Amino acid sequence: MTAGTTRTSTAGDRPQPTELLELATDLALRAGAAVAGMRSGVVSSAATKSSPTDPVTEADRAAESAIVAGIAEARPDDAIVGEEGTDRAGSSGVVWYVDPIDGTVNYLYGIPAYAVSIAVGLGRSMVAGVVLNPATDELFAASVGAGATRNGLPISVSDRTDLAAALVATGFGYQADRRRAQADVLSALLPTIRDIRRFGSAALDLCAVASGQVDAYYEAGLNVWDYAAGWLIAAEAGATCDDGRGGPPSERFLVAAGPGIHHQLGERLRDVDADRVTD
Ligand code: LIP
Repeated sequence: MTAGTTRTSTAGDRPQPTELLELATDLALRAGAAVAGMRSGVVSSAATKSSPTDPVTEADRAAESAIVAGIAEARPDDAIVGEEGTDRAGSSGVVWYVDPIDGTVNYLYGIPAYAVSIAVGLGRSMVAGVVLNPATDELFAASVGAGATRNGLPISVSDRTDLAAALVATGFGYQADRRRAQADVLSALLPTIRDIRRFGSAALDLCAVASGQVDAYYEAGLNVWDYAAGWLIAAEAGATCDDGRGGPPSERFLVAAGPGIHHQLGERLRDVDADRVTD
């Protein structure tokens, strides 16, 4: 689905979420096509960031630059935060959260589970979000109050009510100590659920909850750009999303699940201090 160019509101008037979604979708489609086309040329030159296993490629940087340029052209008064270093102030109250390639390790390995994730918030209150997997041409999207879609068709969370039968997605950080603590949480949880899935992209994990491909997702230590769009998409698809203790999802911890098992999973994760791994 390619959105056309649209008149976007200026800083003076409050933008319509659907307008913001249309711009985000257009930028995600353009960036997605670019990163998919660049892959063969960049994987050998990946650099690393927070640890030797935390990669960044020229495609990450080029995609973020292109998305930022597109936002700045259409909405010059908006703020922008991006994984590869963008931190642009704004005066409109609108903030864009950009992860040019979420699931960079998958991108490097040619595993078809990486995404361009773009979210738009009034501050930290998300109003529009898009997650595009260029490898599978899956475009997940939502604007506040309008539900969530995959390639234009409505999606909704699973109606699972028994945690013992739940398929749960999660992910792990890049630091060894945190991974050790996350493995301890996993070993306590795994015997009590159907199974775990580790796709390698928080944005796609949240979209998997939104479309019922998994029953729940949790992770500690994400960045806001990892989850901002997927969180809105999951919430608009009927998921309960919080920080595991009833607050808003955060970098510290995030739990997203259908309403039938969210409380059970949250309780189980609190029992094993799953949100303490970032302490
Ligand atoms: C990834 C997250 C994923 C997490 C990975 C990594 P990146 O983001 O989306 O959920 O488990 O460790 O942080 O680094 O590919 O943008």
